[in-house]
Amino acid sequence: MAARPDIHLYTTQTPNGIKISITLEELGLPYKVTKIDISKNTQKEPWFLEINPNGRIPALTDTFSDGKTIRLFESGSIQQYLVDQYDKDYKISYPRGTREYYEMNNWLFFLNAGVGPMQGQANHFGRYAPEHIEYGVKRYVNETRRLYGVLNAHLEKSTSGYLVGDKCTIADIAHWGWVTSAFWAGVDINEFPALKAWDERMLARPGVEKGRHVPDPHRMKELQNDPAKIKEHAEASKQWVQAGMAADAKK
Ligand SMILES: N[C@@H](CCC(=O)N[C@@H](CS)C(=O)NCC(=O)O)C(=O)O
Repeated sequence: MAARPDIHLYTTQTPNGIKISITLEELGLPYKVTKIDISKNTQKEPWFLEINPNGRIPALTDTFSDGKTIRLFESGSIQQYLVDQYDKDYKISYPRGTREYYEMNNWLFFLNAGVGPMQGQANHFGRYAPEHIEYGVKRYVNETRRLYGVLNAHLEKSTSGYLVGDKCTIADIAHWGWVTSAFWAGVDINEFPALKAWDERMLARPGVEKGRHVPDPHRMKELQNDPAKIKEHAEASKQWVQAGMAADAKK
């Protein structure tokens, strides 16, 4: 029987990518990393589509308990797999069937169906669209702000400072990469003091600090104070986002 864990993470430096490296670091698991250059559409190559048919990062392979390779995609599904399989002491999760387990899932889905897609679209219309469409920008920035308000109100009532129960879980980890990049979407984190304090609390965790720099250094905090770099980064991203969309439309 093949040894496990035998984790191989396919990722790049984005809010969805670092969810997984942070989860792996928090669990103290060994893993190999392959950097996927999304600006060159590596995520659309046939070998990668064998792992994630949706052609997006992050993706992960492991040897499953039956000795065969398992392929995982969708960051929420990957996080759930990792804690189900390897978080036997419930360091960053709760036992299945407990109240906290279901509450953790509430926030995990809130991120994957709410904050991630809405903030992603705010980024798209605010930074990558070929033209300025005021309605699109407003719609997604306002919706992201609304969701941050929900998080902020929830955290104001939290006695641990984390989203669920007495510890940091995969639900907090899933949110962090997005919330810490709020400015990129046009949202001012200073409007949300409890969420801002949570962002700093998360950043102080060694697992977050290590995992956020996979596969390249995480530069969102520095970028925030550098208008020239913001422009350069947005321009470069706009090029590949537009090229990727044009290629997808032809399929
Ligand atoms: N719902 C997916 C979203 C994944 C996703 O959108 N990944 C982006 C980077 S954050 C990507 O691979 N983009 C490349 C592309 O759009 O071709 C998840 O949570 O894993």
